Amino acid sequence: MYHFRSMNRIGLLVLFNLVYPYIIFTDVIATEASKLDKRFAFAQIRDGSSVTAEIDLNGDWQFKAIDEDKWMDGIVPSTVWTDLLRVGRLEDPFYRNNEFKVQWIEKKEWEYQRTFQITADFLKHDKIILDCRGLDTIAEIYLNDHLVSKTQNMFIEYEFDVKPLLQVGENQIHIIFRSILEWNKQQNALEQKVIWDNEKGNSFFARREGSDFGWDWGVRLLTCGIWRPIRLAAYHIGRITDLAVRQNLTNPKKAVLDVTVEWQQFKDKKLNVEFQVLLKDKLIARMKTPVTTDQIKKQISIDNPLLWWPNGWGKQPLYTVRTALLDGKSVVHSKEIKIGLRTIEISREKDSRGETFGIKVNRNLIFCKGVNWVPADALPDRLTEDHYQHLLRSCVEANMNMIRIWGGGLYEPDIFYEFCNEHGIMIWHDFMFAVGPYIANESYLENVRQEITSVVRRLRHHPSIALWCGNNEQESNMPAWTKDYKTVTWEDYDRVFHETIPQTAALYDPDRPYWPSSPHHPLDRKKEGPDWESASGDAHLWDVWHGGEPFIWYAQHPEFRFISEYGFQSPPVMETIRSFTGPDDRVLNSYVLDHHNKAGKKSRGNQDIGNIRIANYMAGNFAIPNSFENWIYVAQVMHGEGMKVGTEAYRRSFPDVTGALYWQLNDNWPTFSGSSLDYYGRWKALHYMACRFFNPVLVSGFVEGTTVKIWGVNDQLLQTKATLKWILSRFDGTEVKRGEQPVMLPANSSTLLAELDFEKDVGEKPEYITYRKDCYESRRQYYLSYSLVRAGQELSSNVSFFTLQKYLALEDPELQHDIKKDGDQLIIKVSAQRFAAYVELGLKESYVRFSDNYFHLLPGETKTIRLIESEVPIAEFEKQFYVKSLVDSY
Ligand code: BMA
Repeated sequence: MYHFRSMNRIGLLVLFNLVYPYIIFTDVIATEASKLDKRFAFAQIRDGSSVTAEIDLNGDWQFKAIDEDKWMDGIVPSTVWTDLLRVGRLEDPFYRNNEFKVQWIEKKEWEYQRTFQITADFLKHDKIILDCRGLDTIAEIYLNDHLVSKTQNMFIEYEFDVKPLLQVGENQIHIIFRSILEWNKQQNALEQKVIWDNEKGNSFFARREGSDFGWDWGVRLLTCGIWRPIRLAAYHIGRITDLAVRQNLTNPKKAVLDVTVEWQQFKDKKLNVEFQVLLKDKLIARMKTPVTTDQIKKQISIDNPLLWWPNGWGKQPLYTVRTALLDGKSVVHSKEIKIGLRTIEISREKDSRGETFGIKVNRNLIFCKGVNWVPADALPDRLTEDHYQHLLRSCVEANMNMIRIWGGGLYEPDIFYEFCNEHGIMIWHDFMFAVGPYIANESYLENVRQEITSVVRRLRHHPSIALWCGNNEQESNMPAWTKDYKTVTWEDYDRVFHETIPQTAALYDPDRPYWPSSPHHPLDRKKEGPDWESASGDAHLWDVWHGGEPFIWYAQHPEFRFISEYGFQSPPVMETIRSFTGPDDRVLNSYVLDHHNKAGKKSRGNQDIGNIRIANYMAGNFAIPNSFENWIYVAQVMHGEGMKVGTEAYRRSFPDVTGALYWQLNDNWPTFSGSSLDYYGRWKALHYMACRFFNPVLVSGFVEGTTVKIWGVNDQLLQTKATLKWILSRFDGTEVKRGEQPVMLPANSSTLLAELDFEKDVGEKPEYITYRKDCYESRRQYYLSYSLVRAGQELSSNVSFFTLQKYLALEDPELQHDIKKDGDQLIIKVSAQRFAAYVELGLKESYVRFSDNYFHLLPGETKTIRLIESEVPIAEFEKQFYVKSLVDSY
């Protein structure tokens, strides 16, 4: 297992290639080492602003615990955890149950220091800013022993004017990080209204990542440190401090941009501002104007504007808006941003049940399909660009068009938003509030105002951000909190989430919709009416999993408007399990495996902890697997199947249901959770299934007794003509009957295409039926396969069973496979004599990704699968390769 021993930069490169094995790294070590930290996503500054000169303070620092004497080598940006791992003071907190052994760190206070040289030339600049992009969290900054400032917010990008504190020659910067646990206690003690305890030691006051305190899928690593870049930025004569662009797209032939530039002047000079708009590198518009006031507004129009569309609806053209402060011909300072022209609005229309909730893009109601995102590493400073791109690209490949950045995590690095801009992934962006109840105390509100200002000014130009959302689940907890604690009031809640945050956001981003909470039920937020949850707004549906309801519950409850959370759990990929366990740990509900499942409290004999809940559901749906590896396989298949049942039910219900975002995409450590991509970004069965149940054209059936209703869902903005084909078959390979009919799928719609009654074919013998209605003697022999085909090309296919998977009379499908090289591709042809359920292709001892997996194979069908990623050389691949299906698991 990985042990972080005293690593120099190269050592670190090897480290992250251990962490993120996909990157073929042999030839990159030499060249990349110098650009190492630039690849760390949070270590980048990509705000489009120039500087006249800078002193990069990233890199080598000294750090130590306040109560220790010996300084150690740190590499900033970092967290104290990554530095302690690097110097070998820590075992890997993810391995087995090491999490417990590293909790001492959060109880200490830490300090960082370094020296740096300043030249006389540098000191001549008019303005010198200490630019701190991220200080986690309660920090005191000293420059040459002068206190520059005390900060208490991990998310704010701080700027301090420090020229007067600098000197030619050696200078020293020293930053102390106080204990957030002590700070929380002090704040709570100061605020009379706080009459509750937070067992995690967290508090609403703490403006930092909430999930670090531990979550029902997350490890507890309470970080602190200089987690984002730090530098001295120098400016001369003047500086553009803000660039904002508002769009008016009412006239589809001519887009009008209202561009506002704010700037500071450090020298009395006649200056101009030049505005340019470019599409790719082509200049679209240009104008220059003298600067008179500190805010310059200009209108720029774009003829025949190209609109930005979500994934699946069109392209994502990005325009560059470039501004430069000019002193005669020379550029004093410049700032540019990329924008996309589109309208996004929240649509709410009254109806008989209350009011609808939906997202309209460029005036079209869209079905939002995607996931909830959590921080991708409990130590975010280790996250690389590559890893972000891998996780986000996996969303595009799964036909998603929306990601919800969940309110207990982080505002993500610029690369995240840029990727979503470039690939049409809309972002439901929570502000980072998930740890209530909240009290509207003035100093707290001021901290929040500064945070929202900093975050919104940094992110508002990204076309992918569809809406701002006030918090995660704070409104839905209020009815209970106001009952339990008399000091908790809706007044306070509203001052934070219906006044301070939306008003501050609107100051800097007036055109982007704001939704106060997820979930938010505008018609009945106090949950007084019977339909409080479905009458209006978005919903978090946890009746399945937390509520113990069977998967069919989703299909029986299509009354909700927009499902922003629904989920289940499964283990990570086997290779990932091997990374944090010893061989003896790889047995169901072992101490280590249970440790890596944070759902439910592990009090003595508690039957409701995550792994037991998975086992319960498995016993309810699938035959008990015959090996540990098969338990992992079936658990993942069950997770995928559960989300399939829910998602397809919601897509069939479009436009009554306008969104389905499953919980969760990713993990912040190797764990059992609702993720479809595990901590290493390895695809679980759910992610393969998501590619199919989020397919733009979907054929989806719902079984009631012996009747199958088949819908055609078409997310595209173009109607689609196709042929619906269906075959009723027995698992012993015999075909019972088939049918086909031409169908029309109107644009952006869900249509009931057929209602097939197979009572005569699969119905139970009347003499078998008892009051229990659980006789499946006949139905367990049959399945219905169906597809939508156009011009010989299959648009979507699906299979419906008439009973639970555990009762299916599956037979040995006699799977065959043939591995061939095709150019630099490796192709695997898989076929079966009889029906094969949830076919898994894999390698015995390592991870591999294919173009498809966990699919059903029909008798005589051959699927051609491409190898996408492998962590082993080809020779080893063929040796380890296997293909199996559900019948092999028991
Ligand atoms: C919802 C989310 C998360 C949680 C998830 C799974 O509450 O908002 O807080 O992790 O359910 O339980």
